[in-house]
Amino acid sequence: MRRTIHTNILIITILSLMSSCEDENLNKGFPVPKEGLIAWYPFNGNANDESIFSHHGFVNGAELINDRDGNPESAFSFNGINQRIIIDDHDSLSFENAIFSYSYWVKFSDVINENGSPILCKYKITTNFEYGSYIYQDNTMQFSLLDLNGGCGVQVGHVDDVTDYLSDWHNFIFIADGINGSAIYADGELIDESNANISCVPENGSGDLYFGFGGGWNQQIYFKGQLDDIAFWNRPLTQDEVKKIFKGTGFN
Ligand SMILES: [Ca+2]
Ligand SMILES: [Ca+2]
Repeated sequence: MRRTIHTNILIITILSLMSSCEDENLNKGFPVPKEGLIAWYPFNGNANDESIFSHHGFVNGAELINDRDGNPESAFSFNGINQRIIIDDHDSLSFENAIFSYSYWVKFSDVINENGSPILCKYKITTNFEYGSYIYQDNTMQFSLLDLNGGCGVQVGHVDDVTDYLSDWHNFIFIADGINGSAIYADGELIDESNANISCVPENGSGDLYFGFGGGWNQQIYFKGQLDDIAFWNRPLTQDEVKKIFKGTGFN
Protein backbone atom coordinates (compact mmCIF):
# COMPACT_ATOMS: atom_id res chain seq x y z
CA MET A 1 0.00 0.00 0.00
CA ARG A 2 2.77 2.37 0.98
CA ARG A 3 4.58 1.54 -2.23
CA THR A 4 1.44 2.30 -4.24
CA ILE A 5 1.06 5.72 -2.64
CA HIS A 6 4.71 6.48 -3.32
CA THR A 7 4.34 5.27 -6.89
CA ASN A 8 1.24 7.42 -7.35
CA ILE A 9 3.00 10.49 -5.97
CA LEU A 10 5.94 9.82 -8.25
CA ILE A 11 3.67 9.50 -11.29
CA ILE A 12 1.78 12.67 -10.37
CA THR A 13 5.07 14.53 -9.89
CA ILE A 14 6.37 13.36 -13.26
CA LEU A 15 3.08 14.27 -14.97
CA SER A 16 3.01 17.75 -13.44
CA LEU A 17 6.66 18.33 -14.40
CA MET A 18 5.85 17.27 -17.96
CA SER A 19 2.87 19.58 -18.20
CA SER A 20 4.80 22.55 -16.80
CA CYS A 21 7.51 21.89 -19.40
CA GLU A 22 4.83 21.90 -22.11
CA ASP A 23 3.44 25.21 -20.83
CA GLU A 24 6.91 26.71 -20.90
CA ASN A 25 7.46 25.45 -24.42
CA LEU A 26 4.20 27.06 -25.51
CA ASN A 27 5.39 30.41 -24.23
CA LYS A 28 8.94 30.04 -25.46
CA GLY A 29 10.53 31.44 -28.56
CA PHE A 30 12.22 34.75 -29.17
CA PRO A 31 9.70 37.48 -30.15
CA VAL A 32 11.61 38.48 -33.31
CA PRO A 33 13.86 36.62 -35.79
CA LYS A 34 17.47 36.52 -34.57
CA GLU A 35 19.06 36.17 -37.99
CA GLY A 36 20.45 39.54 -39.00
CA LEU A 37 19.06 41.20 -35.87
CA ILE A 38 21.04 44.40 -35.33
CA ALA A 39 19.04 46.04 -32.54
CA TRP A 40 16.03 44.98 -30.46
CA TYR A 41 14.16 47.20 -28.00
CA PRO A 42 11.43 45.27 -26.13
CA PHE A 43 11.32 48.10 -23.55
CA ASN A 44 11.40 45.83 -20.51
CA GLY A 45 11.60 48.62 -17.96
CA ASN A 46 14.28 50.42 -19.97
CA ALA A 47 15.42 51.24 -23.52
CA ASN A 48 18.16 48.61 -23.65
CA ASP A 49 19.02 46.84 -26.87
CA GLU A 50 18.53 43.14 -26.13
CA SER A 51 20.27 42.00 -29.32
CA ILE A 52 23.89 40.88 -29.02
CA PHE A 53 25.05 44.38 -30.05
CA SER A 54 23.87 46.35 -26.99
CA HIS A 55 23.02 49.58 -28.83
CA HIS A 56 21.33 50.79 -25.64
CA GLY A 57 19.00 53.76 -25.83
CA PHE A 58 19.28 56.84 -23.64
CA VAL A 59 15.81 57.82 -22.42
CA ASN A 60 15.37 61.57 -22.70
CA GLY A 61 12.03 62.19 -20.95
CA ALA A 62 9.94 59.42 -22.54
CA GLU A 63 7.80 57.61 -19.95
CA LEU A 64 7.38 53.88 -19.33
CA ILE A 65 3.77 52.69 -19.66
CA ASN A 66 1.78 49.45 -19.92
CA ASP A 67 2.28 47.55 -23.15
CA ARG A 68 -0.51 46.21 -25.40
CA ASP A 69 -0.93 43.17 -23.13
CA GLY A 70 -1.16 45.26 -19.95
CA ASN A 71 2.37 44.46 -18.74
CA PRO A 72 3.60 47.41 -16.65
CA GLU A 73 6.65 49.47 -17.71
CA SER A 74 6.95 47.64 -21.02
CA ALA A 75 6.41 50.39 -23.63
CA PHE A 76 7.19 54.12 -23.91
CA SER A 77 4.95 57.18 -24.18
CA PHE A 78 6.11 60.38 -25.92
CA ASN A 79 4.51 63.79 -25.34
CA GLY A 80 5.19 65.38 -28.74
CA ILE A 81 7.04 68.28 -27.11
CA ASN A 82 10.43 67.29 -25.75
CA GLN A 83 10.61 63.52 -25.13
CA ARG A 84 12.71 61.06 -27.12
CA ILE A 85 15.05 58.07 -26.96
CA ILE A 86 18.56 58.42 -28.38
CA ILE A 87 20.84 55.63 -29.63
CA ASP A 88 24.43 56.59 -30.40
CA ASP A 89 25.57 56.39 -34.00
CA HIS A 90 27.21 53.08 -34.88
CA ASP A 91 28.35 51.55 -38.18
CA SER A 92 25.97 48.61 -37.83
CA LEU A 93 22.96 50.98 -37.68
CA SER A 94 23.76 52.14 -41.22
CA PHE A 95 22.80 49.69 -43.93
CA GLU A 96 24.84 49.06 -47.05
CA ASN A 97 23.04 49.01 -50.40
CA ALA A 98 19.76 50.01 -48.75
CA ILE A 99 19.08 46.46 -47.55
CA PHE A 100 17.45 46.31 -44.12
CA SER A 101 14.15 45.93 -42.27
CA TYR A 102 12.62 47.40 -39.18
CA SER A 103 9.51 46.74 -37.14
CA TYR A 104 7.69 48.76 -34.50
CA TRP A 105 4.43 48.77 -32.60
CA VAL A 106 2.75 52.15 -32.32
CA LYS A 107 -0.32 53.65 -30.71
CA PHE A 108 -0.96 56.97 -32.41
CA SER A 109 -2.23 60.03 -30.64
CA ASP A 110 -5.34 61.45 -32.34
CA VAL A 111 -3.49 64.74 -32.65
CA ILE A 112 -0.76 64.90 -35.29
CA ASN A 113 1.73 67.69 -34.58
CA GLU A 114 1.40 70.74 -36.83
CA ASN A 115 4.73 69.96 -38.48
CA GLY A 116 4.23 66.22 -38.63
CA SER A 117 5.40 63.50 -36.30
CA PRO A 118 8.52 61.32 -36.64
CA ILE A 119 8.33 57.76 -35.31
CA LEU A 120 12.01 57.06 -35.77
CA CYS A 121 14.85 58.72 -37.61
CA LYS A 122 18.59 58.38 -38.11
CA TYR A 123 19.96 61.79 -38.98
CA LYS A 124 22.14 64.68 -38.02
CA ILE A 125 20.24 67.89 -38.07
CA THR A 126 22.26 69.93 -40.59
CA THR A 127 24.69 67.35 -41.87
CA ASN A 128 23.16 64.13 -43.10
CA PHE A 129 20.11 61.93 -43.06
CA GLU A 130 19.83 58.18 -43.50
CA TYR A 131 16.34 56.78 -42.90
CA GLY A 132 13.14 57.56 -41.11
CA SER A 133 9.47 56.94 -40.63
CA TYR A 134 7.24 60.03 -40.46
CA ILE A 135 3.63 61.01 -40.21
CA TYR A 136 2.99 64.14 -42.30
CA GLN A 137 0.36 66.82 -41.83
CA ASP A 138 -1.87 65.15 -44.45
CA ASN A 139 -1.96 61.99 -42.25
CA THR A 140 0.17 59.91 -44.60
CA MET A 141 2.99 57.97 -42.98
CA GLN A 142 6.13 57.89 -45.15
CA PHE A 143 9.12 55.58 -45.00
CA SER A 144 12.13 57.43 -46.33
CA LEU A 145 15.73 56.98 -47.35
CA LEU A 146 17.61 60.19 -47.89
CA ASP A 147 21.13 61.37 -48.21
CA LEU A 148 21.31 65.08 -47.66
CA ASN A 149 25.02 65.08 -48.58
CA GLY A 150 24.40 63.57 -51.98
CA GLY A 151 21.09 65.31 -52.41
CA CYS A 152 19.10 62.16 -53.11
CA GLY A 153 15.96 61.28 -51.29
CA VAL A 154 13.18 58.77 -51.83
CA GLN A 155 9.93 57.96 -50.11
CA VAL A 156 10.05 54.22 -50.56
CA GLY A 157 6.55 53.53 -49.36
CA HIS A 158 3.71 54.96 -47.39
CA VAL A 159 0.57 54.38 -45.36
CA ASP A 160 -2.31 56.31 -47.00
CA ASP A 161 -4.00 57.51 -43.85
CA VAL A 162 -2.85 56.83 -40.29
CA THR A 163 -6.27 57.82 -38.98
CA ASP A 164 -7.34 54.33 -40.17
CA TYR A 165 -5.12 53.04 -37.35
CA LEU A 166 -5.98 55.45 -34.55
CA SER A 167 -7.39 53.07 -31.99
CA ASP A 168 -5.28 50.46 -30.25
CA TRP A 169 -1.74 49.28 -30.98
CA HIS A 170 -0.59 48.47 -34.52
CA ASN A 171 2.48 46.80 -35.97
CA PHE A 172 4.31 48.35 -38.96
CA ILE A 173 7.18 46.66 -40.75
CA PHE A 174 9.29 48.34 -43.40
CA ILE A 175 11.49 46.25 -45.70
CA ALA A 176 14.13 47.79 -47.97
CA ASP A 177 15.69 45.29 -50.39
CA GLY A 178 18.05 47.44 -52.46
CA ILE A 179 17.68 46.89 -56.20
CA ASN A 180 14.66 44.63 -55.57
CA GLY A 181 12.52 47.38 -54.08
CA SER A 182 10.63 47.80 -50.83
CA ALA A 183 7.52 46.76 -48.93
CA ILE A 184 5.43 47.95 -46.00
CA TYR A 185 3.24 45.75 -43.84
CA ALA A 186 0.62 46.85 -41.34
CA ASP A 187 -0.55 44.25 -38.82
CA GLY A 188 0.89 41.46 -40.97
CA GLU A 189 -0.78 42.62 -44.22
CA LEU A 190 1.09 44.04 -47.21
CA ILE A 191 -0.14 47.62 -47.75
CA ASP A 192 2.46 49.07 -50.14
CA GLU A 193 5.28 47.71 -52.27
CA SER A 194 7.56 48.68 -55.11
CA ASN A 195 9.74 46.54 -57.36
CA ALA A 196 11.79 49.53 -58.42
CA ASN A 197 15.45 49.81 -57.54
CA ILE A 198 15.92 51.89 -54.38
CA SER A 199 18.05 54.47 -56.13
CA CYS A 200 18.96 56.46 -53.03
CA VAL A 201 21.49 54.66 -50.86
CA PRO A 202 22.40 56.76 -47.82
CA GLU A 203 26.00 56.92 -46.75
CA ASN A 204 27.13 55.83 -43.30
CA GLY A 205 26.20 59.07 -41.58
CA SER A 206 27.25 60.52 -38.24
CA GLY A 207 23.73 61.10 -36.93
CA ASP A 208 22.28 59.26 -33.96
CA LEU A 209 19.21 57.04 -34.17
CA TYR A 210 16.15 58.56 -32.49
CA PHE A 211 12.81 57.16 -31.40
CA GLY A 212 10.04 59.75 -31.13
CA PHE A 213 12.10 62.47 -32.74
CA GLY A 214 13.47 63.51 -36.13
CA GLY A 215 13.16 66.00 -38.93
CA GLY A 216 14.58 67.21 -42.19
CA TRP A 217 17.30 69.73 -42.80
CA ASN A 218 17.56 71.99 -39.74
CA GLN A 219 14.31 70.58 -38.37
CA GLN A 220 13.57 69.06 -34.97
CA ILE A 221 10.14 67.51 -34.51
CA TYR A 222 8.79 65.32 -31.72
CA PHE A 223 6.32 62.43 -31.86
CA LYS A 224 3.18 62.28 -29.77
CA GLY A 225 2.01 58.74 -29.03
CA GLN A 226 3.30 55.41 -27.77
CA LEU A 227 5.94 53.02 -29.12
CA ASP A 228 7.04 49.48 -28.34
CA ASP A 229 9.08 46.49 -29.52
CA ILE A 230 11.29 48.21 -32.08
CA ALA A 231 13.69 45.98 -34.02
CA PHE A 232 16.18 46.38 -36.90
CA TRP A 233 17.65 43.74 -39.21
CA ASN A 234 20.39 43.99 -41.83
CA ARG A 235 18.37 41.89 -44.32
CA PRO A 236 14.88 41.85 -45.82
CA LEU A 237 12.39 39.96 -43.64
CA THR A 238 10.23 37.30 -45.28
CA GLN A 239 6.44 37.53 -45.45
CA ASP A 240 6.21 34.57 -43.09
CA GLU A 241 8.40 36.33 -40.52
CA VAL A 242 6.29 39.48 -40.81
CA LYS A 243 3.14 37.53 -40.00
CA LYS A 244 4.80 35.75 -37.08
CA ILE A 245 6.04 39.02 -35.58
CA PHE A 246 2.50 40.42 -35.73
CA LYS A 247 0.95 37.26 -34.23
CA GLY A 248 3.65 37.02 -31.56
CA THR A 249 4.10 33.30 -32.11
CA GLY A 250 7.85 33.48 -31.50
CA PHE A 251 11.01 32.34 -33.24
CA ASN A 252 13.72 29.78 -32.49
CA1 LIG B 1 7.41 45.87 -24.82
CA1 LIG C 1 27.84 56.24 -38.63
